[in-house]
Amino acid sequence: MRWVQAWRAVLAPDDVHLCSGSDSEYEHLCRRLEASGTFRRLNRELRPNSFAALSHPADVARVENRTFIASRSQHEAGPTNNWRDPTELRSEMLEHFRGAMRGRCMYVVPFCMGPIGSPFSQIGVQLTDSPYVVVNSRIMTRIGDNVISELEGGHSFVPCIHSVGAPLTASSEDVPWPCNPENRYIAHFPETREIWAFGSGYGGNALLGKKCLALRIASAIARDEGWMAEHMLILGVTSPAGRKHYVAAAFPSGCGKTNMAMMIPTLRDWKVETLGDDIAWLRFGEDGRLWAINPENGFFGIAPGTSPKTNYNALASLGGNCIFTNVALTEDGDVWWQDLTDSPPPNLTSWDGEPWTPESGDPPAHPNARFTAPAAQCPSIAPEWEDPQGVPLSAIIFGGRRGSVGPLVTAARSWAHGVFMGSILSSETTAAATGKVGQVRFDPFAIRPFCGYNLGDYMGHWLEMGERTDQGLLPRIFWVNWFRRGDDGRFLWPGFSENSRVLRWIVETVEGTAKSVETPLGFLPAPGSLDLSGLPIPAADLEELLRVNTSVWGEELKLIRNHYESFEDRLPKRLWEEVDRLEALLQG
Ligand code: TSX
Ligand code: MN
Repeated sequence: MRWVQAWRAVLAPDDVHLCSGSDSEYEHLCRRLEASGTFRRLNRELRPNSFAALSHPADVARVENRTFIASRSQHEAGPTNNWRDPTELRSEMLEHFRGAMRGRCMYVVPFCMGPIGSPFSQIGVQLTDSPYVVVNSRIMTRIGDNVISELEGGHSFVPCIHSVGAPLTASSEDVPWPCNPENRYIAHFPETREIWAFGSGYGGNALLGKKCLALRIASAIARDEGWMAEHMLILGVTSPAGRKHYVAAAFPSGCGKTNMAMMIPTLRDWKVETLGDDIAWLRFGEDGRLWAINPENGFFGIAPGTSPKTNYNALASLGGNCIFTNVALTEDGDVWWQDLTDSPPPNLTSWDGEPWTPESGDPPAHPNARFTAPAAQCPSIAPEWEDPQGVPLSAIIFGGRRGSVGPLVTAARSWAHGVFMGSILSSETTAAATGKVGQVRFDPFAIRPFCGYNLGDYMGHWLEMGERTDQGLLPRIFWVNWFRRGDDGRFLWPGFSENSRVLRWIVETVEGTAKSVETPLGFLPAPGSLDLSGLPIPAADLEELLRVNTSVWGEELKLIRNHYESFEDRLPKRLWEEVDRLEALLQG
């Protein structure tokens, strides 16, 4: 490809390798990563074909302040994105890219987001000097000769340029985790559908098919083509009568999307199956219903907190063929992280490579430590998860983490009311590292860090999508909150597997059999309509979970108006009407 040759001239790698996605190529790269000290092979009996990587301490997470949307005008990027002028950013980054791969191999990675052959899939080609990125992408996306043949047939692709920004000279020795933390850029050019990333080898900064392509660039393509790219899990729920419904759910990062996607219901004879844990692409089918595909091929999940109690199916997906990043290592060559077991095993090696003891202070696994696992290994994976047509949605759920605001579950009155619910999604901060704990951050549709254009326009796109079909064919929209606390600070709802009770009410609402009461916020479960059999929940807790607290909502309305004002004239008028309506209803 001429495009590859042009970049080769800029990046100046010593070698170029076109990736086939084969097993032997994967094994070869893993051995190379072992030799360079990036990978440690885990115990072959305990965790076959699996590896652990420890990153540079300054390259451990997505860098939002170095993530750019380079559209012609700043208004196109909107108030929630870091905007850069595309021409300026290109010339600035080109200076960094020039010679950036010297002493390294440039891998050419053709990948497909979505099932191979699906009319809804998108192809990307990533140039990268990180073999760690290649092997992770091999799990997270579909790499293969069939993608190359599609490209040879003239299929369009999203060009993704990535360098860790650490060229090798004849005298310099390589390090286990090359990166360039002083010069990081995660740049998106939504108008020309390009991604340029420099300086980081970690997660969403480097696996460009995921947040960069499947959300930021895809959201811009979706707006132009009339579909939706969403930060949502997809699950299937089957009732005892055997009726199967598909549900997509948007939660901000760190609210337990992966746990919900893989949950094992406590309600007897109800079944939950997994189709995706992070990203959903939604389109209307010929039948007028909204259909969803998961563009990913694996899970890139947060390890700490994942335990047999919180997510049995995730752990069962990690039996082999996995990559772990920034976890702790056990003395017998296995992995460990906070909460995996009740207490840490002896003689751990911490993610910084040092021996760890309970007196060390910091926990042994980095709080953002990750597992990379093939989706096909998940015991709850739905057999139809790779159906090229996707699955038709019955419901869309929005959820945030709010201690005092928002009932356990609410059904929207209409699509537009549901869009309002999505637009006011918010979460309270939990990690002390990211500002004050308990601070409210609005995260509309849970997509704030991942939208490639103006979020106000994005909300307008949601409203418009609802006009494209019969109202009766649209998925019903719900709003949930697993994180309500009592005055004593305790969680009022047990969450996790018990959320199946809420899923049941949602399914029964879709089917028209659930009893509900109308409130200013929408429809809440009528007394007795939530299946609480076998759940010893105090009546007072339940009442609080399903109460509309008018005084906290007075305060919340102020925050909502403030949040809306930040989008100026791009905030759809229809949504302002919903705020006025809510205020009037609350004053009732
Ligand atoms: O993922 C979560 N879900 C969804 C599960 C299907 N989490 C973890 C969030 C951080 C990733 C939750 N945390 C959930 C939840 O429903 N609920 C809570 C809050 C909570 C935490 C602990 C308990 C109860 C609620 N109970 C005990 O610790 C015994
Ligand atoms: Mn995510």
